[in-house]
Amino acid sequence: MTTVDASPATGAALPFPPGFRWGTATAAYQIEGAAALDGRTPSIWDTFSSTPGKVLGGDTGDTAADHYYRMAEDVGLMKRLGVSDYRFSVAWPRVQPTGRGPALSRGLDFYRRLVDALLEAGIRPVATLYHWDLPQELEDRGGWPRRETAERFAEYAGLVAGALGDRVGSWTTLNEPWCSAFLGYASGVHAPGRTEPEAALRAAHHLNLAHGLGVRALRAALPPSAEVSLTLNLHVVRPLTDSAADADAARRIDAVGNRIFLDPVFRGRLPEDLIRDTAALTDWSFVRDGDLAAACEPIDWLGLNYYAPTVVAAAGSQAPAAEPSPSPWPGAGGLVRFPPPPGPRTAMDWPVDAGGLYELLTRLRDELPGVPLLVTENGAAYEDHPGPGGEVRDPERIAYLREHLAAVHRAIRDGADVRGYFLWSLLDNFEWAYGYSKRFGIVHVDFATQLRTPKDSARWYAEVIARGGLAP
Ligand code: IFM
Repeated sequence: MTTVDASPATGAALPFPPGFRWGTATAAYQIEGAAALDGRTPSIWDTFSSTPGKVLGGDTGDTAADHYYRMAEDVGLMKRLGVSDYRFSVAWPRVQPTGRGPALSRGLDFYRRLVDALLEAGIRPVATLYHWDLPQELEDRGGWPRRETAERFAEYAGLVAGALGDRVGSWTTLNEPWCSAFLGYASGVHAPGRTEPEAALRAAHHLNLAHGLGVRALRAALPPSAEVSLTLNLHVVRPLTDSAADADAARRIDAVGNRIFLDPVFRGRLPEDLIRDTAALTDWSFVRDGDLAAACEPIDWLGLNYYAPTVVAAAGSQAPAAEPSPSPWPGAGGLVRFPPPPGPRTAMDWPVDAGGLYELLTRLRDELPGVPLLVTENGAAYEDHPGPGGEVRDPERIAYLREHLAAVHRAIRDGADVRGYFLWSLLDNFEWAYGYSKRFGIVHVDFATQLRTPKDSARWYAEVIARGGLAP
């Protein structure tokens, strides 16, 4: 068990282990802008966001937080925060505009400059290869439900690693494949906006395959010291009551929300109950011999993105339904309800429940012994407004972060091998279907002027990092 007792050396009441990685996280489409520059072609999110009615307010990522031009300023902000790590994503359509063929040097140049600036600032780059911006051309050929997309991803992974592998030692294949598969192809609230449950299951499988093939391509291109990982948004599923029916609802959501990725990636198999639950939709014959072994390439750590737990009940019970329609849960839609839990909520209407993060980390401690964990995203959106002097007071975010970091600390104390924490997000940004209406940043962005203003939470996080833990 890791010792994380009070530390007189740092003055932290809840000190984190030495070498703990303190970071911030962002994603390309959410901050970069410059959507049509230097050879970048449209991704599925460019197409989706420019389709009327898909994104709140008709917002797009065309300019976003203008990070493509303000990268040096943003690295400077992180240097002042004192972060040890920065998790960013590479835009596939910037590097390989058609999703096939050679890399575009002009596109790679931006990431070369970014990585150089990070290293110069003493910040370790953590590169994610896919954070939802599939080149539109690959979607036009079938997207993630098509096997070829997984093969194309591995080729792209190899190209980026070949270009940046001398400077980037920490790599993640995919961010939150559950969202790519089920929000993109089942509920359709994310790009490409398709509502085809069977295609969503195919997409999930091909994302697992893409991950495994991507790991192989990365290992082939990178020095042995490089770390390769995957980031999942696993669902902390809580049955509403202890009835057998609600327990079965939780099992279904755990299967199609969590084990659909965990089992192939860490055990080389598909959950049997998932196959049963989805039998009316597919016979899974798109899974070819060798696919599950390919998905199960060993990785160096698992990244976890946590925001809130998911409360579920059997559809027959009395709980109020809050399920989006069409359902993002193939095999569970209509059978499971999602009653809103009581208690405080963020601007996303997500419950604030740090206990869920502790549950998640200790579940994985038990289920995946020997696999180091990193919290690759955690944070909250609130209604932030600059005060008269320009200052942005965000006490609710600070409270949220403090509670969640305390939960991470507790999980480490109880034996979870958590190596780092990446706050989502460095900057206010394009929050997908919500456009710019939701602010997750610890740095406020005025999207009219692109002025950056660190919020109180940024100063608070800098103190936590400097202290190596939470204050008394
Ligand atoms: O903004 C997103 C991010 O892109 C992926 N994880 C969840 C965040 C908040 O919704």
